[in-house]
Amino acid sequence: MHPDCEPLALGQQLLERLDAAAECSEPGPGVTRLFCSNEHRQVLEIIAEWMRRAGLTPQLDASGNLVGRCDKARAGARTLIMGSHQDTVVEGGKYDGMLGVALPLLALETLKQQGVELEYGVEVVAFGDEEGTRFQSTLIGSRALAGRFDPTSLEARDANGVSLGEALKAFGGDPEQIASLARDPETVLGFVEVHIEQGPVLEQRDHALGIVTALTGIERHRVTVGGKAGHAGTTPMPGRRDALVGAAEMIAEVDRILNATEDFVGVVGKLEVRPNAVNVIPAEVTFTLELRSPRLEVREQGREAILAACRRLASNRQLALEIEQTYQAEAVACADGLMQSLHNACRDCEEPADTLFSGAGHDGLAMCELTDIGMLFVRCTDGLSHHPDEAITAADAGAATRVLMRFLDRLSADVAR
Ligand code: HGY
Ligand code: MN
Ligand code: MN
Repeated sequence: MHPDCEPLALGQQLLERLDAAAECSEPGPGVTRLFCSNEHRQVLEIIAEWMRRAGLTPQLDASGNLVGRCDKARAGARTLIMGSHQDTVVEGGKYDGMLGVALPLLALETLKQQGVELEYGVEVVAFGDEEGTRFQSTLIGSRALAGRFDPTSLEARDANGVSLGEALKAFGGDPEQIASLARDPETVLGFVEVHIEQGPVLEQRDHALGIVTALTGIERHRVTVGGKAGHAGTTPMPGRRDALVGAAEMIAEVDRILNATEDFVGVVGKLEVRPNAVNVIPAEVTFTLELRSPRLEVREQGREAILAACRRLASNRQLALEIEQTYQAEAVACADGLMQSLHNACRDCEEPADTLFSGAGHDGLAMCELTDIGMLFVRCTDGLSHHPDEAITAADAGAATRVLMRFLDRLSADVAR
């Protein structure tokens, strides 16, 4: 084992790299790094250096992904794709996404230092937009590689009215060329992503690692409630058409239905009020509704119950109601073969790792359209994520790096056979 690749040393090196990447953030608590932002551009410089140290050639693709390819991959060999997203939520943590970019690159760099030549090509991708924070889009980069990019996403606009297409062009992407990014499934061995668990299961098990069985299905809606503005002091209470009171009743009903339904979670995460003035009855409220379930029928029935309740509550107060679905990704299963290979690598490294379901979405929701997907979860402190205090330990980061190195080694032996 290379002296520097003692797991703890590896883990510490990885955490230092993630600290550096976390500096590429808007001011404020935690990390805020949005798609096609200055912070995105800054962090690509750092990732490109990691890629070069791993023996890969970095290149920004037309959809805003930074793709690092080894010579074999560039020469058309069958290729394992690894990676995760560079973007974050608002005031997020250092590890959601970026761990899955930095870790495989450190693993490849360490194998290279050990003189290990893999029998297949490798690509590591820093996907540009998985969270959808800036444009309410999501999975832009992974959908491009999977040949499932939806050009209408280019029309999505951010809070300043900038379209995704305009932002991508200004960033150095090329909307016209995105379709050509689709990978040929014949040349892809699979997609493997390392990611923090973002939940409490691995801590409860006291395991550093876990092997993902499936990713949850997700849908998002934009709900607009229309009322009538008026003077807060002179308009009688009876008969007001207060859009915010109506929205509040709807949101409370969303919470009641979600809590009353097994395998059904969701959130109203964003809410905007117009005209948003201290002494004016709210004329219009727009809020986001996100629903998730591993079971399609639960999500569909739950959605219908929620939308019916919103219509009923709107009618009670003579409010207008508009509901637009903005995103949907069906639950997907990880490939048995990749799960078994990850399990074997954990066993070889004497790392206990059982299986678990992912309540979070990941780029695998898109990459599964291209190839088999596998995910290795890393324990995170208090199961906390999408929060500035998101944390992992150097020991766990090192264990995950070592297991991925073993996985890559074993795959090489399988391919060479
Ligand atoms: O929302 C999610 O599950 C992921 O963090 N994008
Ligand atoms: Mn996330
Ligand atoms: Mn993530």
